[in-house]
Amino acid sequence: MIRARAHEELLAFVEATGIPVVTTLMARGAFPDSHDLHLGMPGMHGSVAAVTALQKSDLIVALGARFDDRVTGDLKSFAPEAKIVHADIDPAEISKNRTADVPIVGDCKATIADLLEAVTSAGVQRAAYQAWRETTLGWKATFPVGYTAPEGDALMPQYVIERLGAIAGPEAVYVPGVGQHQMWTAQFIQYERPMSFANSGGLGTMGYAVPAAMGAKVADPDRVVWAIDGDGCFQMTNQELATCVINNIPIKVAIINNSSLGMVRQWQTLFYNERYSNTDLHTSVGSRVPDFVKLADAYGCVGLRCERPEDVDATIRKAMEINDVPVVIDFVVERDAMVWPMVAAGVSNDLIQIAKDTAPQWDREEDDASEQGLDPDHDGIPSGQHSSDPHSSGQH
Ligand SMILES: Cc1ncc(C[n+]2csc(CCOP(=O)(O)OP(=O)(O)O)c2C)c(N)n1
Ligand SMILES: [Mg+2]
Repeated sequence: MIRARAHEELLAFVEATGIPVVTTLMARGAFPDSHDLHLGMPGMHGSVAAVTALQKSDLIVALGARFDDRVTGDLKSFAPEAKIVHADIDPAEISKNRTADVPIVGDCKATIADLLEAVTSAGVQRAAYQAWRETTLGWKATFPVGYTAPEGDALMPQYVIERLGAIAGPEAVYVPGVGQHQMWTAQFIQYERPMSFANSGGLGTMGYAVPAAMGAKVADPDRVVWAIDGDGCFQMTNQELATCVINNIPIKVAIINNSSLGMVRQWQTLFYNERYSNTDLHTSVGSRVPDFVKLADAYGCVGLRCERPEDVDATIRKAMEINDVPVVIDFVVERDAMVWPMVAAGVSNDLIQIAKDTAPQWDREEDDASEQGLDPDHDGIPSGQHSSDPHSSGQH
């Protein structure tokens, strides 16, 4: 979608049909997050609305998406009722994972224009999808992606990323590495335009952020470019700061420093009885090896550190004012924060959880829905209880 520069065609198609939209990790920004019909990101860490809309739909129009296992969860239980229209420029993608009912090989820009013409001449009306819109937008309103801070003054990584997005705005470019910070960067920054999010996606390349941010800055020097990196990922390619300094490429780096290989630690917490084998990086808890502020300084960058919620805005604004050299901020954050919602690896998307052992409470939403005369049809989705873990709630 983004490579095809097909965002205008997509917007026209969605406005004509009124069909709700989800944007995969690689498509963040292809459709504006602020649009009413945008349900969020699907997949393992997708929004309840996006995951459930795919699960319950009777028609999926997949444009340049590839039904990756991180999106489908357990493939045989993915979107069981859906007919699939699958358009991709690479014929090898069609019916690779999920069989396409209507295969289309072609460029997305031209394909969507043709689809729009086809639905217009077939007389498809927005009214046809009214009930579905109400159902899916009800899920979006009931289950926003959020987080709960523990008691006290812990600095939450989600808060840091949310503030970065709010202060740097939709015209900036955001480039995460791989891990929890990557998922929060996908979830908590509002993307309004294509090419504002660059990511290694399915390649899962730790070390991507600094060099990719450098490339984005060279390609578009007038934009603010933020690498949002993990303390683990940053240690794979931070030497490229030398290239940035020598060649006058003033990127900004926000290290979301949880002193851990956080995504692996999250799995150790949830699935391996808190057996934290080799995930403690000692980059903030107990010691600073290395000290990222000193490391930034050694490269000739400006190094800043932020450890308290009340300093976040001022630190980001200070970094925004420095445009002659790269800036590195060491955000020392709560290490037990987790990425929610989550569909555990290999299980059905029907089993999405919004916090540890906590399924969405469909009952509440069903009451709302029945008042509106809708039947959201949630058979088979278990309802759970509220989490007692203050670090891991998936909702405000
Ligand atoms: C080169 C490489 N090695 C290992 C992995 C597996 N992996 C995925 S996320 C992750 C942890 C990343 O830690 P960090 O950069 O601190 O990010 P966090 O999850 O803490 O935000 C690891 C080891 C990978 N994706 N790429
Ligand atoms: Mg980390």
